[in-house]
Amino acid sequence: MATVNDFTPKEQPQWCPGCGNFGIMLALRNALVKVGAETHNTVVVSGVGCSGKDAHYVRTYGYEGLHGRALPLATGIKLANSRLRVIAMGGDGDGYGIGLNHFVQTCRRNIGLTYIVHDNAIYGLTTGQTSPTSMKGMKTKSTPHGVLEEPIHPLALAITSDATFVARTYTGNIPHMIEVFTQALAHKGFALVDVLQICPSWNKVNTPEWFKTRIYDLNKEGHDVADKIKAYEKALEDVHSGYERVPIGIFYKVDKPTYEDGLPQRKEKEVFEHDISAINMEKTLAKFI
Ligand SMILES: Cc1ncc(C[n+]2csc(CCOP(=O)(O)OP(=O)(O)O)c2C)c(N)n1
Ligand SMILES: [Mg+2]
Repeated sequence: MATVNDFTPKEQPQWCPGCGNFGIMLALRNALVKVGAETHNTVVVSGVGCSGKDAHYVRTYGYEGLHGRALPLATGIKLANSRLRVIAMGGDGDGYGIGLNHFVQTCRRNIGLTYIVHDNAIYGLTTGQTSPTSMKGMKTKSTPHGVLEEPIHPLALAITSDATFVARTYTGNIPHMIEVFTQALAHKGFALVDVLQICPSWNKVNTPEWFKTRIYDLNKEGHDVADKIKAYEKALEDVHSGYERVPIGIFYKVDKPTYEDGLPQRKEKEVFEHDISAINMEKTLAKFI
């Protein structure tokens, strides 16, 4: 059985001191151990951003893709070989901005992936521009007079897009992160975990002090995770919309068949196991050129 050390590479992460990404990484490695994951059949796929470095900092197979493209890459890997445990990682800009279409499509397909979004409400890597979850009025490098638009509600969007596991956690609470990641990894189907992440360098509004008085665990207040409408209501109590109280925990969970289980191409065997030696690749490619 793999240990936390097995999932820890010798490279030291290159994030700013105090960055929430350190906690996410620690929690992910612990959660992987808790679900009995193994390094040789786990793949971490990331987009681009500070969060995009994750693929390098978990000792599994990894792929750092293009900005906003973690989910289609992860989907391709899962459909080719569904025996792999596939985890997609990315930032709020990556997943809810440039990659938003992929997010909605992946939710409704219910592909067996775990998607961990590092939601620091800012573009971190590019040094502090507004993101889709930045609070209205927030002054950033790209909005010196304040953000004009309403923020995205990622959990509400996931619920209306028929995601089968929707959760939120916070980098200031490592045990909670481990618990939520563990449940997400154990879910058969698409699992979204939005992580409220501290960015000490570029987000000076959503600080640990700011979160401290607002966060509460909705699973300790009798929330029914099977109640979709209630989950939607809770998902609108959004941190970035300025609510006084901000719920974290499992919002919604339902068991449904996955996309890959319905794929006729893999009824008998995994796609990667098919014998393609008889296929004339030149002829096939010529059809597309
Ligand atoms: C197609 C494309 N557009 C823009 C960029 C520049 N870029 C790199 S990271 C980034 C934003 C990252 O923000 P987020 O996804 O929130 O990640 P964070 O750095 O905050 O973890 C942008 C716009 C890029 N690499 N590729
Ligand atoms: Mg970000």
